[in-house]
This record gives sequence, C-alpha cells and structure tokens, in this order.
Amino acid sequence: MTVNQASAQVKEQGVIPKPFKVQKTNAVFSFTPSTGITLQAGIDTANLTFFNRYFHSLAGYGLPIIKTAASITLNIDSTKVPQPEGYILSVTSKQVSITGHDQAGVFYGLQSLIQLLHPSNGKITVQGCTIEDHPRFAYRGMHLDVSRHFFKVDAIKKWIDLLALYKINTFHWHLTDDQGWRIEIKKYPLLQSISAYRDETIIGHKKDSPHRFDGKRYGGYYTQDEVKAVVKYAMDRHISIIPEIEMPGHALAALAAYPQLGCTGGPYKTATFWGIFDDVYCAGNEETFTFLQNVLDEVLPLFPSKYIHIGGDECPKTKWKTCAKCQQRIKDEHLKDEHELQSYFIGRMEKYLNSKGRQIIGWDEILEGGLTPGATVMSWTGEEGGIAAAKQHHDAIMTPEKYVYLDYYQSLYPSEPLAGGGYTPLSKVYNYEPITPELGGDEAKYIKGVQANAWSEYMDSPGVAERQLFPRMLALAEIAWTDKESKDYAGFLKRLRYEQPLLKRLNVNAADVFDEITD
Ligand code: TNX
Repeated sequence: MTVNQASAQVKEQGVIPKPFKVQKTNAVFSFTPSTGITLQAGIDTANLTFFNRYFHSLAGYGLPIIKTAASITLNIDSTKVPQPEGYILSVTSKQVSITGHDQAGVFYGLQSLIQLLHPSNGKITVQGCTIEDHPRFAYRGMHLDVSRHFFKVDAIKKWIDLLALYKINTFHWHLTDDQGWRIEIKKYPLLQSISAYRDETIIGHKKDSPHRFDGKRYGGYYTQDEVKAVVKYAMDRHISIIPEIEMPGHALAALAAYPQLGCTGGPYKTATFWGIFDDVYCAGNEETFTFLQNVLDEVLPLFPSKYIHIGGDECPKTKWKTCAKCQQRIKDEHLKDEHELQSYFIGRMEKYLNSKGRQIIGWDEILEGGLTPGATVMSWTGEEGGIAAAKQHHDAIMTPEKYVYLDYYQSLYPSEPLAGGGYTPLSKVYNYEPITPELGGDEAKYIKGVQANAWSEYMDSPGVAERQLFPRMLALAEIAWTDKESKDYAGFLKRLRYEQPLLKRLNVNAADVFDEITD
C-alpha cells in the first residue's frame, strides 16, 4: 500500500453502525507502547477487556492502565451525554477521550475506537475526530438457533464479541426445539441423555438433496456452569441474553425423553430433519405445566434478563383436537377452541413467570386467541403482529422474516450455499424500517426495537454461520442503532469495505457478496 492509499484509507475508515454525528479533522493520534489509559473512578475495567485484547493482537503490545492523566481517558458524564448508552469520542493529536452516559456508553465509545484503529507500517494511528453518538432503539437484538445445529461455548463467546463490536445489546438464545434440547436441567436428566441428541447427522447440504443422513448421533448441550459463564461474558459486554424455551410447539426433543407430556404418550424421537411437527406439549395435562415450571425454575437463576422468551410459534392444533384431556380443558376453562387453548397455555406460563418477576416475549402467534396481559410480541411472520401488538399498547420487537431472516439467501449466485427459502440480500436488510406508517406517534413507542434471526438448519458449523451472517448482521446493527434520517446505503457499503480488514483480523468468515458495491 502506498502512503497516499494508506492516508486515504484512514480518512474513509468509518464506524458501523453509523454514529449520530461525526466530524473529522486532519490531526492524527499515534499509539506507542507508553500510551496509557486512565479510567475515572467507578468505570468497570471489564469494558476494556475486548479492546485491550484486540489492540494487543494488532500492536504486539498492550496499553497499561495508569492512575495519572494519560493520553487516553475514559469518563462517565450523563450531563454531557444525556442519552442512555451514548458517548462522545474525541481524538486529537495528543489525546483520545471517551465520555459515556453510562458504562455501556464508555464501552460503545471503545468499540467505535476499535473500528477506527489504523495499522500501517508497524504503527497504529487514529484520525482526529469528534463523534457524538447514541442509539435509536433500546432493543437491538440478534438471535441464534443452537438447536438445529449446536455451537460450542467458544463459538458463542466469539459471537458475543462480534455482537458487542456492532453495539447489539441483546442476544436471543434459541435453546430448545424439535431437533435438540441444549440446556442442562438437573431435575430432568433425560433432557441431557435423550433430548440433546438425535439419531442422525444431516449431511449433504446440497440443493439437490438437503436431507441425507450419515447415521451418526448428533447433538450436545450447555451445562449450567457454561451458561453462567456465557451470561457473565455477555454482561461484561453490555449484552443481555434472553433464553428461549419453546412451548407449546417445537417440543419433540423434550417429548422424546418425557413422552407422557405429549397428547398420545408417544413414543417420540428427537427430530432428525426440519419442519413443523404435530406432536406438541399436551395442554390438558397438568404434568406439562409442572414440567415447564420446573424447567423455568432452573433457567431463571441463570439468566438475569427482564424477558424470558417462551416461543409460541408454529404450534399445530392437530393433536389437541383429538385429545380427550385437551378437549376437557377447553370445556373446563370455557374456551372457544384450540386457539384459545394456546392462549390459555401461554397465559398460564406468563402468570408463572410474572410471579417470578419476569416478562414474557413470544412469537407473533401468541396473538392467536388473545394476547396475554404483559406479553411482548416478536413479530416474525410479517410486521402485522408487531403493529397489532402496538395498537393494543403491548411492546413489540420487529423481526419480519421478509427483511431480517439471515438464514435466507443473501445472493442469487448459483454457487451460493444452501440456505433457507427466502431472499434477504444486504440491501433489503439495510433498507428495512421498523416503524411502519400504520403506527401513529403514540403507538410507535411500543416498537422497542429490531432483531435479526439466525435459524441454523443450514448452518452446520461456526464458519458456515459466519459466512451466512456477515456482513448482513452489520446492516441489522445499523437499522437498530442509526437514526432513520442518517441511514445511507451507499455510505454503508463504503464503510463496509473498510471494515473488511477488521473482520479478517478477527477471523470472521464474512461473505464477499458485495455485488451491489459499484464504485
Ligand atoms: C420459522 S421464525 C421458524 C423456525 C424455522 C424458520 C426457518 C419462527 C418463529 N419459526 O422454526 O427455523 O422458520 O426460517
């Protein structure tokens, strides 16, 4: 690289998600092994962990924390920065200072600084600038399905670092489904020995034969100690983890171990292929509720999150229709039909979770048969669920599959690996707007934010998942963080290009589906 190219790159280097306000100057700050960091009293050093680790890998030396005023200073001042999670980052030739509204703000200032570090000829510099920044939405979520394919703790931690780098503050961990139960529940050991595994490993992820099996048992689960470690790791990075325990549908793996919880009594097997299955938890059986409450009793202490996700999607009513116990329940509770039975089911679990101080989130099918009182709706089948929820003054999170399902195809190249059925290229994700015109001013405030989902049917390793999720996750980050008026796709593509070396250094297997980049 020539000197001119290098300086052009520094100038173009940007931050994703795009900050609220950026002013660049011609000053340049240069790091040296004697550059120190001073933290205002009370600032958690955990905020620095990822920055320091990354800086060390880049520079070959670390930046010491020192007591006396150093050239890098971190402060908290909520008068100077009134917006929660906001920060001001200022870089002059002598000084880098980050002032956060709160700990998260300081942390996000450091994430921006990471993206602005410019390594060249053995030196690391940052171009002079003042960045004033804060998020548009309080809920900025990414989901990962670990049931269809299991990702080990190390992969999850790497994932969390990447979420944090792009200022995503919620990780929705989809822990149970038909194809595998992935969280240790001590009271129910068969969830570990039976539900966590399926008889076959699906191979042949080819478009012509998506379901070929190799006859090998497949699975795994997280121990409670591992879960605790991951939750702490995420908290240190200002990420709240919302666990999802699916009910009443997508329950086949649990039924394989405890067949008495299904309407027919089984036998059942953990699913070895994808889809929607008719066998679901029996809503007429008291033992179902006891089981799920006992499961939640072990889940809650592991996750301090305000929300618990209880699924609620894609629950066929076929078995409930012919189940004597379910029909009895419909009569006893004066319900109209099986849809109201689903609402009864969700309502009962909501009451239980409320009694433990938590709130539920459910997929938009929880609107069927009436929304339970404090439920937050995650709108996935479209935007209608979220709109309906907001109109009923319920909180909603927008995650419509048409725009933000990252398991769908990102390009139409014939060489694109097998993916989910839809098409959500980078531009479509980027241009998604979560506040629809149907929502009046007062209703819009119920849209708490936006999330992209990563279903793992066709992501059978972290490398494949990364290729599928990057760079589209960065587009999601920008929808969630950046003001609507400041969004600009052409500028995003430019910043993305300068982001590629960073993603490479972080060992992220990002797709190079940049066919829309024209300059
Ligand atoms: C629908 S989105 C599902 C998942 C699948 C996904 C595939 C939702 C709540 N349910 O079970 O994995 O489609 O895109």
